[in-house]
Amino acid sequence: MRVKRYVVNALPEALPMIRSELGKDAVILNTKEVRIGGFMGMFRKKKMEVIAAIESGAAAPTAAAQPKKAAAEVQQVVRAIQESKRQAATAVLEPPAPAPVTVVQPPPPAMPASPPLQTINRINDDLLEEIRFIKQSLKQLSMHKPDMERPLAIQSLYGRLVQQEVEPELIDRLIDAVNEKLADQKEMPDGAETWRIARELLLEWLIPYSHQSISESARVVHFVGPTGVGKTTTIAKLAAGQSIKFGRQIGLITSDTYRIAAVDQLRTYANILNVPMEVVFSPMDLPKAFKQLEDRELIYMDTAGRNFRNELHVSEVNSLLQSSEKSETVLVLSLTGKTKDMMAVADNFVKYGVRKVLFTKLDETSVYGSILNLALQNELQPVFVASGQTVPDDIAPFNAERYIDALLGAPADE
Ligand SMILES: Nc1nc2c(ncn2[C@@H]2O[C@H](COP(=O)(O)OP(=O)(O)O)[C@@H](O)[C@H]2O)c(=O)[nH]1
Ligand SMILES: [Mg+2]
Repeated sequence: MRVKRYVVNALPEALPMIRSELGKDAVILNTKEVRIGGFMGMFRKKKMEVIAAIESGAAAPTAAAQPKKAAAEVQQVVRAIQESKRQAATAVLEPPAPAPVTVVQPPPPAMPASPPLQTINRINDDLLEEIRFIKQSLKQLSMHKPDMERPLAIQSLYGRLVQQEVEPELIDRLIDAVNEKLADQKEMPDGAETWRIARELLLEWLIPYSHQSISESARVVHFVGPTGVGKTTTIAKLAAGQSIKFGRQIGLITSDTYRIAAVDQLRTYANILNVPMEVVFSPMDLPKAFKQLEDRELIYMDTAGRNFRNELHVSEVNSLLQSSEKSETVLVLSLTGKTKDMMAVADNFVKYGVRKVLFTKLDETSVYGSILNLALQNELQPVFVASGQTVPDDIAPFNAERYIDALLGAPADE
């Protein structure tokens, strides 16, 4: 047996190659979507891998005789088309109205009334051969690859994940895993079953990243992240929750002195909640601030948003966060951001040991892939999800089940 692999954009593109290289008795053993090229896992192109084979010593001409009935039918159709073409050509040669005598008629196109019989036969043969090959390939595909019988639910799942901006690598991993599970089943699974399996798999994958919270033992919690993602608002929500609901003694520190309004914004919340607030202009001010807040059980520290794709800014913030206190840093990211930007920012913070992430503005998007991407690709644990501007209500602990339900949406109808 001779086996050959073709990488093409789509299956029809492979058929003529297979036919010319392996002959008309070639069979397609498998088709698979693959990704090739790219740079560091990005910009990879989606292609189709087609594995075709030919039995050694297969006699090329015998197979052509097989679909005789179909061939006869096709031949009939071809003849009918040619007959109608011939009639059309005759009509051109015989215009309905006589042309004015003064106008010199151009000679009619040099079209023979009927093409030579040899040419017709050759076209017919080629056409028949093509149709035979396509029919055979389709039949083999459905025999050799049972997946082809249930591509709809998988295709819909794939589409949903792409629309949710899940990273291509994760989509491939999930689709492969779902296909593997589906292969064990006797009955043809529908959309609901496919979705159920995908949900189960994703929840399993998320186990190390779910049920996480801000460390109970941390006395100081730093909130870092790009400008405008909602750090200050989030701190107000959490501080309100902790002091009102749990009666904890909260203190606030802000190092966001780049914008005057930023200090005022946190001060306003501090006044409403009746909690003390300190402003620090440099790491040197920190010991004094901590001294002022020494009676506080829990201190939330607000930082300025910077271009955190720039590592220098990350290390700058990091130096501010060095303290002898038991502390934890939470990266705040808005779900309205681009997943690639978020991952770049996250990468820089992960380098400095940041493990927790808090997502805001859930209410402003219906695309949720970033949470999965940041958990599975950047190994960040989501702790809270904020979903509005209302302090203190619009925030809740991350819930993996609810999240996966939102990500997958309703199962596709078959
Ligand atoms: N829709 C929505 N807006 C939010 C959310 N969190 C914060 N915001 C708004 O985003 C804007 C920037 O918030 P701010 O806390 O100042 O961001 P910071 O620069 O990271 O401190 C403000 O208008 C907030 O009200 C959220 O979860 N949903
Ligand atoms: Mg702020």
